[in-house]
Amino acid sequence: MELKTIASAFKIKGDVKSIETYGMGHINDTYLVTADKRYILQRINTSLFSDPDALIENIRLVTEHVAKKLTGEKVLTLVGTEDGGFLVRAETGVYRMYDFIERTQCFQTADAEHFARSGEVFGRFTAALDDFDAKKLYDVIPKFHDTRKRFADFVAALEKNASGRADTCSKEIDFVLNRKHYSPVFMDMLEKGQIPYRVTHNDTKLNNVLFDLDSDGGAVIDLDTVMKGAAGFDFGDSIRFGASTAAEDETDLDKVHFDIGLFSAYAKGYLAYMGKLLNDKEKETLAFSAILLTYECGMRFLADYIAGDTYFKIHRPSHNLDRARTQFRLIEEMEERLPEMNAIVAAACKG
Ligand code: ADP
Ligand code: GN1
Ligand code: MG
Repeated sequence: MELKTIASAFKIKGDVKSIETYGMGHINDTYLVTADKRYILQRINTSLFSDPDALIENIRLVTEHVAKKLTGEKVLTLVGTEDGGFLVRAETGVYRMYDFIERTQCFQTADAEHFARSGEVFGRFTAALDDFDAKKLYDVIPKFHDTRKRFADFVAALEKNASGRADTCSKEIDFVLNRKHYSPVFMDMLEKGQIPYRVTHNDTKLNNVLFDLDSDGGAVIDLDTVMKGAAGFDFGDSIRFGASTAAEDETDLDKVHFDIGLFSAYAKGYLAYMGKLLNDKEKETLAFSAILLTYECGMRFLADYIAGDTYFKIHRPSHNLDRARTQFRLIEEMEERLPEMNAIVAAACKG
């Protein structure tokens, strides 16, 4: 089936005029479809998301709930198929479609003002889901942010050394191994009931928010990994990506710094909505979540490099190693500044 035929199997307005590849995601194949309106068509990466029906059900439940709570805001909206579902299965893969959210901007890096706004957008999104039972959601990728499992997967990739590259990155490997004690922190708190399972997005990169050009708000997109999890998973992942002075794949590490001003901006935005909902333990460990999530993502990039680049999309042979290195640079700086980060969170919770 051609892409045009696939797009036409969804309930779109008018005939398809053009289809072009779109966006900067690492996971799905994204296309912009232009008919009488614009749409986003995505080929779901079914090697990661083995149960597209469960995935789309999670997205349907969450988008419908959020649309009811955040009235008047731009929200992600699925487009149904002509035969009453939300997926089109073709020989090239499984596809879904969203309305293109018009008059928005997507950033790969942000200044403090936009980063604070992304904190507000994710805070508002999570708060809107506070009355949604997280247990209703499928674990589409089980143990997605179980850093203990990510660490075990890292060690397995290292032992296998499928690419033969392990010898070339021993410094980075030691960086991960020396911080093994970080791995259980959040899962332990969840399992002991010290912090609650919430509906979490689990992939809160800055480029998963579309900033509304017509208001102070924005839309949360990329809901593939929406599942139950810890608030820190989302807070930490936002900081990992957005509180850096450089891109995730910057090769010049002199340009990569953890920016505490950006951290503070995001924390204030997020806590304006979530401060009253988080329990004391969640607040106390929120700043540390930035270290943990950066550590987890760095080890995933490094594991993928050692495994021979089978997971994340790459555009050059060293891409995953470059990404891992930026994460480790950020961790070193966050470790030094953790007391200040904790103080910022505590102050934002009060104010
Ligand atoms: P991936 O999982 O590969 O990251 P995303 O769902 O994040 O895929 O989509 C990739 C990019 O496509 C986004 O960063 C954004 O620029 C754009 N995009 C996705 N959904 C929409 C939408 N509904 N409206 C406008 N742009 C979108
Ligand atoms: C992937 O889909 P995308 O590009 O927003 C990944 C995240 C990583 C991120 C690193 C499903 O996110 O977990 O943090 O790359 N998504 C999945 O940039 O694995
Ligand atoms: Mg994305």
